[in-house]
Amino acid sequence: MDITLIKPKIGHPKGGEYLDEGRMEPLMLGVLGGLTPPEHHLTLWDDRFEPIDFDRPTDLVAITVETFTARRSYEIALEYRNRGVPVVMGGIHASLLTQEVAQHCDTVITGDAEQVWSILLEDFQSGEMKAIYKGIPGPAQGITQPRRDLFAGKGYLPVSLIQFSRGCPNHCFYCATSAFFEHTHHVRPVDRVIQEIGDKKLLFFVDDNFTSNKAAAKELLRAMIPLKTHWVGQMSLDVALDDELLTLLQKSGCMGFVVGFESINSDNVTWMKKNNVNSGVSRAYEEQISRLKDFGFQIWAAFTLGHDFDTQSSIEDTVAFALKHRFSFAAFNILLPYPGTPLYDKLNEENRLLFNGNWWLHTDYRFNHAAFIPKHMTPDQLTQAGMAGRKKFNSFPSVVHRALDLKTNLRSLPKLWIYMKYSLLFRREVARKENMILGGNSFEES
Ligand code: B12
Ligand code: SF4
Repeated sequence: MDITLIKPKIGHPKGGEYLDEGRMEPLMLGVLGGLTPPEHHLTLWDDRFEPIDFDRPTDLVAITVETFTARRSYEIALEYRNRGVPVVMGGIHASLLTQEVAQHCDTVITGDAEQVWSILLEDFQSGEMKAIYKGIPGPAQGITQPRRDLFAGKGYLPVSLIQFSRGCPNHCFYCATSAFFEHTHHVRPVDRVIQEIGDKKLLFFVDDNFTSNKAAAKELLRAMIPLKTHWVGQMSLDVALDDELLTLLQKSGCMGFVVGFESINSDNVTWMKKNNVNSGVSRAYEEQISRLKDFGFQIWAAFTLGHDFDTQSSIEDTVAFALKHRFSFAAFNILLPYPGTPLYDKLNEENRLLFNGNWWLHTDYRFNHAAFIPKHMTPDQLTQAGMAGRKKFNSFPSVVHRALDLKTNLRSLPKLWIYMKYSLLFRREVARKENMILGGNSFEES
């Protein structure tokens, strides 16, 4: 049987195409490939940079759907279904908004694919494919090794995506992952992860929160030390409170990680139910940041803008804070109400959702624009404040200012090289994504 796997793009600039230069391997499709019995033939189309050949004969199409790619996913599904090819959808949006997704495909898989993908394939071959398969969010990957050969020759960034754990026990109320995994957290056996790392030299652990289970993380880090690999990941700020963990991270080759600061205002942090992990906010995070820098970690600081205690000037303060700390990278994303999250439900109850409550399908919605009415500014003011922040942080004077951080970016030549390469890439990519229209441009409104 011939199976086509698809990673859809988010959208496109008005009247043009956006080809993602900073694209990373779609690990979920590699995992799906690894779960597929070897007698089947697989083809991967990454819509973010290559045209899909809809006319190539195939028996079954599998699309991974995130909320911001839902519109494009439905367009792709329609093309195939018009040609009589059945379509399966899975991924976070398929789990959080199953009824909507089900209207655009033949079968939806909710939760993880591990327990249900091979059953679906057997049912399909015997002509008995069901409308819904429910996978539970469980141990990441088990024994499956991703089919990384599917990524070969596609021009992905030279970093291998890998996962040690999935989910997160915390309750940050805007977080789609937390809703997807129902606040559970699962780790893979250490030997499986070490086997998968093999001789890879640069890794990105995609775990939502790599250090959620600190004892398990330490076990993996000890086992990674002899591999002499370099890696980046994502962790919550409470990692800074554990010196043994910081030492092991450094020894295992960790160069830096994404930290979800989200806000520098303690009222916001409490409002979003993140005060357990971001407990340092009341002292402006100073001690934790300084501790992370002592170890040389290059921090990618993630902020979300538009929380209930945010104002236009507090957003300017947030950008100033990121510049003051010379973070290697930073994201200033507008707070987005993802369906299935407590934030979405709250804003819905308060009648504060824009775009009929489904921004991800709305033709007027633009990427990284406000999709709700903030408390202390207009939606447009929030959108503009986000854009101004991204522009300032990614400006050339800022790139130079941040390069001069002796504890991180100037600590060694490899760190400086990583910093320069990726800050220039992100600078370009962030600017190109501004105002992007969701979906493909053949569907653009005139
Ligand atoms: C790694 C990652 C990234 C990487 C990109 C990686 C890549 N390949 O391009 C980076 C850092 C660049 C990134 C960027 C963004 N990301 Co991101 N990212 C993730 C993260 C942390 C892990 C995804 C992953 O690889 N997981 C490992 C795989 C194996 O697991 P999985 O995707 O869940 O797949 C399993 C199941 O879902 C299912 N499944 C998935 N697809 C399919 C398809 C079929 C057919 C089937 C049967 C099953 C199936 O089976 C798989 C195996 O069990 C997730 C959080 C998360 N846990 O999902 C956020 C996440 C997906 N990202 C998110 C967001 C918002 C973004 C951005 C829009 C942020 C921004 N504002 O710029 C950008 C947009 C990226 C883009 N497309 O341009 C949100 C999406 C929310 C939503 N409701 O859609 C998430 C959930 C984070 C969050 N906490 O909210 N991201
Ligand atoms: S700590 Fe991160 S992954 Fe965990 S619930 Fe909060 S935002 Fe989501």
